[in-house]
Amino acid sequence: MNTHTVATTPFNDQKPGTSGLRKKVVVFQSPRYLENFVQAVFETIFDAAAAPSGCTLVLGGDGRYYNREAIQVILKMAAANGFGRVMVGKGGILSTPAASCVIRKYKTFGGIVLSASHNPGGPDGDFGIKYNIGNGGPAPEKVTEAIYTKSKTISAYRMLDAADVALDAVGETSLGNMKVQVFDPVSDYAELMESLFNFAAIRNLLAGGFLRIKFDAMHAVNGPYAKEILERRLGAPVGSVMNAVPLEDFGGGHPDPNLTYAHDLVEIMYGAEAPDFGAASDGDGDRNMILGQRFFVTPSDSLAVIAANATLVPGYKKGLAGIARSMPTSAAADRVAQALNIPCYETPTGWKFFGNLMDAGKVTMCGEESFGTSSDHVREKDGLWAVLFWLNILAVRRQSVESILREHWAKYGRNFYSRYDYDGLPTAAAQGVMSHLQNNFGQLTGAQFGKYTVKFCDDFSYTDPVDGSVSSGQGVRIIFTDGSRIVFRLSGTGTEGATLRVYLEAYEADTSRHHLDAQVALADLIRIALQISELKQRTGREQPTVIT
Ligand code: VG1
Ligand code: CO
Repeated sequence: MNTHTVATTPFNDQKPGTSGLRKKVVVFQSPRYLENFVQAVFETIFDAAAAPSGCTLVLGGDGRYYNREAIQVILKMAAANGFGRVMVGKGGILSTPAASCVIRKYKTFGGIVLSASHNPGGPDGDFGIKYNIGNGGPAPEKVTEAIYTKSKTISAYRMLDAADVALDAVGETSLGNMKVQVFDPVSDYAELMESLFNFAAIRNLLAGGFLRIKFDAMHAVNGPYAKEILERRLGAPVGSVMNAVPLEDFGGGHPDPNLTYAHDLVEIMYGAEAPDFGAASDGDGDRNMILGQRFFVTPSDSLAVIAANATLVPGYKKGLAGIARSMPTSAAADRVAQALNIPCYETPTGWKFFGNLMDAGKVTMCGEESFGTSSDHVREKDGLWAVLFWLNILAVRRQSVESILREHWAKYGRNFYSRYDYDGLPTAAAQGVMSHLQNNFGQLTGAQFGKYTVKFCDDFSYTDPVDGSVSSGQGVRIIFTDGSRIVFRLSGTGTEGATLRVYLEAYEADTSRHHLDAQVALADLIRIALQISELKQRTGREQPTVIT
């Protein structure tokens, strides 16, 4: 078999966002686009990261449209670039947390995950590619920057001239001098989950019919994982997992587990015959939504409850070293950390900022308001892990989800929370809102809006406590004297125009107000946010696209 070196020119638009490179499928399909980026990744791995030739790479994706084609390209390029072995999930399937698990378990040099996460798929949808390092986590900024720099100077890529590799049966084949190992994408992950949670107790609950559950895989990657773990290993009745077959276009849906897009599940959980517990995960299986009977758990609260109940779960019975949350995530977890007398770190948005803290043993658990929760068992967020954590808590406490939340709020106070997303804005208008805020927040300190007084405003900057690297411009924060907050930031995962996110949080200690709807409790803050940002005038939008 021959290796071809193909002359090419850079595209200059391959800057990774919050979580890898995401573009429309048609962009990835354009000649040389995928090849150029993959070559930039491989040269970074072998040059900048000094990978030994012959090392192993993990490869797989969420099964979306173009997954199989991209895997064939990457395999032939890996063979031509000096890898000794590539481990590929059967059928090209591998959830993001399972990729992290496998990289760690087999100590591979790194991995490539093909996914655009919660973004829609199909020929008109999105595609994405992300490189994970040897700790199993997303490459940190210094690596993604090195890849981006390479991508701008690339002049050739290397590819083996070979037939496509069969991906649908477990086994080992050769591609030139490289081995291709097709493995079962579920079993290592399922085994890891069994090592952390009390499967016997959860099995009693589910198989015994004491707790009725519904899990919505949203036609995305977690279907096979949830079927195996929830139905086969834990005995939930067949049909407890819905939309379980991964489809290339996610059934035309938006595989984002929130109250808007997980409507099939929401209808069931808010209906007359609602089960006791509901959950959903996203395209690549790293996000989760937790529901009780006619009851929604905000992701920020979910992190706090999980942390507060951690010692009920075998894998965490020794307690937590610390907690980390992204800056826009509510401070509910901070209150738990304070009560437990452990540190709580505040990082920029994106899972790549948690890796160093976990590697250094500073934190055990991490979470983001965007339906992401996980721990140091992997280096990614993990949707099914969060679901199993809740099931383990329910198996021990034998209470409803709602009563667990109400007790939690009574003990720690309630952090009312909501996020408003304005999608598909003209980039100039969205940037206009941000620069208006950046230019004016200096004058806001001390300003009074009804019962709220501004304590301080800034553009969030983070210094990594482990390696000292600085990430600035991570979102404008307006913090009030009572701890309430408004945060504005631009999304780094969209592929159409710009998405502006407005995050709102108000702390309420008074138990008699805990039953309020978040939108009611936050009404004043929402008005203030719109007023300060001039959002309506500058974007022409009366309403957000999605409220979570
Ligand atoms: C969003 C979320 C962020 C999350 C990221 C990746 O980023 O806000 O919290 O880490 O998606 O999630 P942004 O830049 O659009 O706000 V996923 O499930 O892609 O892996
Ligand atoms: Co995701």
